[in-house]
Amino acid sequence: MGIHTCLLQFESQKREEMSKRVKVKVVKGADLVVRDRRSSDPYVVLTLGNNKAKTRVVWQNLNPVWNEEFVFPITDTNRCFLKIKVWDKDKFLSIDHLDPDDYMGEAEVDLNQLVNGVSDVKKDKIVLPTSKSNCFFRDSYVTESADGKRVQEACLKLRKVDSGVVDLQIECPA
Ligand SMILES: [Ca+2]
Repeated sequence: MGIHTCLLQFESQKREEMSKRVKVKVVKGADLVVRDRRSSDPYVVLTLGNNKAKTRVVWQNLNPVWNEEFVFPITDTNRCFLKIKVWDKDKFLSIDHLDPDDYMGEAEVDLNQLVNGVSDVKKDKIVLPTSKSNCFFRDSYVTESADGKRVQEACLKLRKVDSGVVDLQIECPA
């Protein structure tokens, strides 16, 4: 293989990586912590690589349904970690305007298997256990359809708070 071919291949590989993306659906939350008097006004901030996205606020609800979808480009297929943080929206700004919304927990999910493919080709469904980089509330599944599209269902347990889970559905096109 000449250098030129090699370079072309490298370029197309790079382009392919650049065009990779995942679609994240924030489905719902359950049993979230109280941050106002009796309830909270939760919204979710998602971070993947250098990209951020935010759901709408669901007012006064500890079991909010968002059903919102976001598309993230994958810039580094070796480091695909999706992080979420849940916040309680405050309607009124504090006097000094510096007090941020109240923290309601965070979680992380490793999208490596989803983005790079299911390692065991014989299986069309793999179970991912909870680990340091996977805050699963229960086992998560990656399923691959015949056309190569992969979908992961993940119920994330929020860290650093007493309670709360968030359901995500993450999709990686073929
Ligand atoms: Ca609030």
